[in-house]
Amino acid sequence: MITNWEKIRTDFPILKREINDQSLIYMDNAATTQKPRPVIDAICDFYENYNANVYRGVHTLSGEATTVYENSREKVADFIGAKEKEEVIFTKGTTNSLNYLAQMLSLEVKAGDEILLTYMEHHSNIIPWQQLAKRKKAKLIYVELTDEGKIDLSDYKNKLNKRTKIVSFTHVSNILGTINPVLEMTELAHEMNAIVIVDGAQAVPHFKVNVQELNVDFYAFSGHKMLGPTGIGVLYGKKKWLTSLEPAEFGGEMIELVKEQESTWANLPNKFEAGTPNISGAIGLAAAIDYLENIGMDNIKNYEEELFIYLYEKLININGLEIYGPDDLTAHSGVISFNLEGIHPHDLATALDLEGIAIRAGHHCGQLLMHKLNVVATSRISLYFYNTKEEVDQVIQTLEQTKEFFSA
Ligand code: 7TS
Repeated sequence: MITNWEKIRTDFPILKREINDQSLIYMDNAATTQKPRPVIDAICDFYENYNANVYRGVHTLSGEATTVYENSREKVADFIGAKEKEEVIFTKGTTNSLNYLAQMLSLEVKAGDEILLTYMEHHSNIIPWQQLAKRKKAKLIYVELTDEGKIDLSDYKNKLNKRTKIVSFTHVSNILGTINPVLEMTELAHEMNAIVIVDGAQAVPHFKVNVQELNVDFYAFSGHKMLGPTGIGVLYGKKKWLTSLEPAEFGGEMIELVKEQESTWANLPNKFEAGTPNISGAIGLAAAIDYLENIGMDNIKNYEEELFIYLYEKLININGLEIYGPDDLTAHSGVISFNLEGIHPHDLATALDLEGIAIRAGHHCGQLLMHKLNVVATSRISLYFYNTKEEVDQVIQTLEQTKEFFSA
């Protein structure tokens, strides 16, 4: 178990960078995280020493690549508590997982069925369902949020009914930082026989997630938000679903037998992985999981909680700063959105960038939520375990200076 947080920073080459002559302070981790040396090395090692296509050859290199690719799947399955490694489908990322799923579920959805989402979803957990609903003449329904920025559970219960076919919601909001009660929501949805899909993009990197304990039907996340490379992600699905659903992409390695007019599908998980997969991506993701597990997910969670409380208590003391999201910090991740009175979020983010500080400004792919909050954009700080209290102090000081500059 590693607890020397300062030393951990030396594993991330990019953290030595200077931006505008200042040491980089990277607090845009909800967009993507930085990569530690072991992840970078694992990817190089694949290309330097055993690069080959998987499943296709009897030659040694292909055998080695296949073994490591499949070991990566097993590592992911263990990491999220899947029952079997066949329940882990490698995708390009959360967006791709959700789009693929919406295609796979096409045959399950009939006219008049209802698909239940919430107002805190990322666009990638809205548009695929919107398109599916259009195709199938199904109805999209949104669950309201409380004033505090949590899912309104009484509205959720009211909107769940026997016509609800699919319920899809985020585990953690990428804007409000709200951690949603997945198990409770899943149990309620299952009482109506709805299929439960959870977007775990902002959860898996930050605390232990166990898909079996949560009892969700599907769970999607991205490698690049958890130290892994871009272009790799996961769609977890319960075996009963993955066995019965049809694939939505077709081609090499996903077939069993090809005839002129029809074909049969390979076993899981290959059935859902047409074409050459992102082999180096899966290997990089496995290295990221090793890295996270070496620190310990509980350690990461505790450290981030402490750092977040430190940040939050300083932010609430800045006059004219409005925070969006729960003030119940037990239901809060290390993501926080805010606006400083009289300063456009883009101006604020630009001012911080001049001091080497990377935060995000904009609608964060959550236009429906922006509308609900009655704003066009917010500034957003999102932490990870390589951030420090000293960095938080620096950010707070720069926010104060920026506020003074704009009010002068
Ligand atoms: N779902 C959530 C909750 C997200 O935060 C994101 C990305 C996605 C899905 C899509 O993930 P992707 O890896 O497929 O792009 N969120 C953000 C963000 O907050 N800022 O940049 C990307």
